[in-house]
Amino acid sequence: MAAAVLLAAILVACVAPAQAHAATYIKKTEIVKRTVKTLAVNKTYSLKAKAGYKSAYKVVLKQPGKLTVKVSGMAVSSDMDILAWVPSKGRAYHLELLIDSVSASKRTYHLPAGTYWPTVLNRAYKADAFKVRAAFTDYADDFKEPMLGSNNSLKKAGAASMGKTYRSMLGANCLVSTDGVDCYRFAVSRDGAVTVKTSASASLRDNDYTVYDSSGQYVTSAKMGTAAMAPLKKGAYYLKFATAYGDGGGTYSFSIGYAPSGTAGDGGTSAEGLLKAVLQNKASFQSDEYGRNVTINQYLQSWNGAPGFNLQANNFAKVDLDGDGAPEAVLEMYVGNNQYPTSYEILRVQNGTVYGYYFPYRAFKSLKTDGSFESSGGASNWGFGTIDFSGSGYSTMINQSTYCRQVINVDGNEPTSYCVNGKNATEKEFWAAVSIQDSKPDATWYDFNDSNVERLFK
Ligand SMILES: [Ca+2]
Ligand SMILES: [Ca+2]
Repeated sequence: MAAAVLLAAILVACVAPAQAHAATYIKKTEIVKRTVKTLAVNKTYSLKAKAGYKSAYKVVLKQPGKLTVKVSGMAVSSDMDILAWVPSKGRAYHLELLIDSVSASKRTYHLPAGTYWPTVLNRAYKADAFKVRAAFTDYADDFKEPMLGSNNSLKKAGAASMGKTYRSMLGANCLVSTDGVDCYRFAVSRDGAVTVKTSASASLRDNDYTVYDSSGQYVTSAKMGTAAMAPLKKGAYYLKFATAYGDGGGTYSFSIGYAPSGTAGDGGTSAEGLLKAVLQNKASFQSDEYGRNVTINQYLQSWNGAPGFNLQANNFAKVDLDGDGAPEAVLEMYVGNNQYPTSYEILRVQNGTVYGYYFPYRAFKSLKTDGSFESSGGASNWGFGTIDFSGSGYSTMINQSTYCRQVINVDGNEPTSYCVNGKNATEKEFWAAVSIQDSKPDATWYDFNDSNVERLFK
């Protein structure tokens, strides 16, 4: 008997407050019984909570918006939970975002219009005085949703028209997932590049949005707050914005539109516009290192998956690397005050999407205006050539046509072979080709800043 009581006590002690409320709800009669007072928003109250879990305060939100509940003076170890009334279920559920008197004195939730009960779990064993304020900002959401949402799955996607800007809100993503996901469907009436432009409150910018085709297959994705572009065939598509579990939500806007004609291809000034947007950190690009869309700033902040690496893009060049008439952008990267660049990031537009390719310094030296460059694997193992974007990974993308190769034989000899423009050559012919290469004009490198990018990319 004593052992059973002890075990029960240990179990209770091991359950964190957030989990203790998981999957719990209160019937209407019970929550009404506990309700001490109705609180107006944007007003501070001095209240006294009964011992235990008995004091609930009703807050009614007439609009969707941002609710910040702030408490002070609560006894240590007490906490406040918010209950949300779900009319369709006839119950009030615990939102799994707690304010506890030790680690957080306030919480911000984005919530649909509805009835909420900030409820105190007073662990002081006696009535306890505290202050509470429910600050609220409403939001003109074009897709107002009830509790539990109305567009939280592709199946229930809301209809969005091309060329219109919509304001919307992602609600707190918690136990009762009020509105953690928003899905929209849109129709593309002709083949071509389609842009998605988004803006988002800071609280949402770690989250992605994703475009799916009509069968739910992934098309592209990007961070909320950035733009994306994808070549789409005529048909129906979905756009999905989603937060991570535990996220308090936020507000955002989006528009879907056809890119100006010409952007779908790989040439012309509009491809430059796409590169410009990426270079100015206004749009993301598909990075070969990350295997997903990142912005330049995200790329620099956690280069190669190493946060805090402090990679800097000091210079950039605009050069047609593959001779197809459309320019590529090349960023020169440094770490700290190192004398030599660490690497290069090549940005290229294909079918309306900007792709980024990583090249280490030794693989991409002495870039010329015609797009040729030097790459080396050692002192006697180097040459020059151009880029062929049909390969993958920098080593297969380098089309090295003029080079020397030193091979160490078993007998210790070190013969060197030479090749010029893809054909075997003598040492003399090789050095003649090197001197021609050296005499070509160097690509111009510019300081990497917004005004230089603005000036050079139309
Ligand atoms: Ca929403
Ligand atoms: Ca939703």
